[in-house]
Amino acid sequence: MENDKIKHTALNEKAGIPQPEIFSPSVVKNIQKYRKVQPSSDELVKGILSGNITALSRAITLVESTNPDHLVKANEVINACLPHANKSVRIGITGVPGVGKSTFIEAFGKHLTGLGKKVAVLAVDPSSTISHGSILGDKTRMEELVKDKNAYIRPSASGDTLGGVARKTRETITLCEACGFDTIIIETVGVGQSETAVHSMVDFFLLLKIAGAGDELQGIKRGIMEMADAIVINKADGDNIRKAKLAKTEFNRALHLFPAKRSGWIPTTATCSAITQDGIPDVWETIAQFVELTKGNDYFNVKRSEQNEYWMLETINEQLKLRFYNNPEIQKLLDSNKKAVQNDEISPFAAAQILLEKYFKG
Ligand SMILES: Nc1nc2c(ncn2[C@@H]2O[C@H](COP(=O)(O)OP(=O)(O)OP(=O)(O)O)[C@@H](O)[C@H]2O)c(=O)[nH]1
Ligand SMILES: [Mg+2]
Repeated sequence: MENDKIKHTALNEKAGIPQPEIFSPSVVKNIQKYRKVQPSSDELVKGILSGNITALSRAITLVESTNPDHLVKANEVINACLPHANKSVRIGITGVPGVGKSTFIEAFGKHLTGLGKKVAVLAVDPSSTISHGSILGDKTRMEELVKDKNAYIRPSASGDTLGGVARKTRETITLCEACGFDTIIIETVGVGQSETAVHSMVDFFLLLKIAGAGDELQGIKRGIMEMADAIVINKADGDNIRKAKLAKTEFNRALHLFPAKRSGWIPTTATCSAITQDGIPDVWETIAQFVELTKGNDYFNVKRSEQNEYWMLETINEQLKLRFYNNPEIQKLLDSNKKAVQNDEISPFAAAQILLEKYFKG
């Protein structure tokens, strides 16, 4: 009787039609495979070595994590990937904001996948602590590359220190290479110290410039020019072509003032347009020549070994510093010693000695 009443009121619900499966069973199986609890390091390694992007992304997330358990797992994955990495060309690209890095990487990356290469684009952007980095927003500038199945774009890791961000990118390179990416592009904004960090993880360092920015001869960060294996003047299109060619000549002259490089490579200058794509294939030709030369004279391998050593020492430095300054005892003692140093009660060296001894001897 009660039930009968409900049947005829607005509260009544019909059973409705059965809901279709959203995914086909094979897709669901695949998703479950990678979404289930947490894949083991072995599963991740297997996935990475078979070219699975989901496994790659997950492993990179582990590398970027600050959770100590994740760190252990990340190290297992990286170590297992190491023997399968290395077969690549690593290219660093820097240039001031607005020079056209993202647009260039889109055009250059497409050119490379067109040649049958597998391209990973990574970034070192220490300003990305909050926003996850400009390269993510940049995906709009890399529309074609994002869609390309032979390209993988990963925004910059975030972190408190440039050293930390850079280390994570360095490890991500290993994972990408093990996953079959043979051309690694690392973008960094040409402000601050990040170029030096990127320079220490790439084979070829490309400085992107534009003509008429007023820094052809002055105001240029000489250190960065000295690191460059090529200077490419972008936006050489329309009315800008003549100016770009002029800038190229000036940069060429400036480059010749630097001492010869250990690589035996003489840095080149070129013009290109990321929009019309003029000059883009030549940039790759230049890099290919560099690789041929430096593999021939063994500089390529020597430099990579030196870079590995550099990253080991960098990581030790970074970790020692972090642990020292995060130690609660040291933090207390640091405060009182700072005051004592300011009041000339103790010499800075003696104060430092006290702190270091406290840390290492307890
Ligand atoms: N005419 C012309 N414009 C270009 C070229 N390359 C890039 N641009 C334009 O320059 C502006 C900046 O380009 P981006 O690729 O965002 O520059 P970016 O160096 O990545 O800049 P940040 O991400 O801010 O460091 C955009 O409006 C592009 O359309 C080019 O070759 N020719
Ligand atoms: Mg950009």
